Amino acid sequence: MILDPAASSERALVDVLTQAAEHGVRLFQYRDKTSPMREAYRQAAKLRRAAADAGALFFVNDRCDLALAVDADGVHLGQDDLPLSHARSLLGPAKIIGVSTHRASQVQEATSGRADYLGFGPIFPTRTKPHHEPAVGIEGLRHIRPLTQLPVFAIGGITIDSLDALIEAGADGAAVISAILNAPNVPDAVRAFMARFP
Ligand code: 3NM
Repeated sequence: MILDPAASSERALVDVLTQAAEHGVRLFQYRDKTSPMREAYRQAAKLRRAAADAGALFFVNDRCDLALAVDADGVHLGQDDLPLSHARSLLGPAKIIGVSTHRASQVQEATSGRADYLGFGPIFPTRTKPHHEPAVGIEGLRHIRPLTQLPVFAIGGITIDSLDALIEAGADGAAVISAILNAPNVPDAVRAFMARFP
């Protein structure tokens, strides 16, 4: 699950994290494209503690400095962030580094650069990420699946209704913002998602 204050309606991210972890989410990413760094640091530190208390992994999106500052479990890099090799030098061998990919060449590059996992998308058009890359569809996921042995998390417009097809096309997991953050009931939404993963 990706926690993004810009996508959240009224809910405090730390409360969402705690509820979602309690019902099965194992991995959280803090994604904040707009807050000043001091504010992002305070929020990330709070989320980091809550994730550790819940026994879940905690990653920071984009920023290696913030990931280090809060001793996150890892960082998630977009195609415009620090190159993977630089992020690895900064974070050391023990941290987990994920990379967002949108096409086959990026999947191959992140795999040969030794990312730990990949995001791939957007599978569907999504309003959560304005100006996103073209949607790749479930067929796009099926096409890149043989190119990497890394875990692949499908992302972009994912709802409970698309999960079975994504898993069948080879997704190891799903990265979700709005379908959980803005669900009428977070525990119900998380339980429905987790029920699809054995
Ligand atoms: N990255 P929702 S799509 C943050 O394709 C993000 O890399 C994407 O939000 C990518 O689950 C996306 O609300 C938005 O669609 C995901």
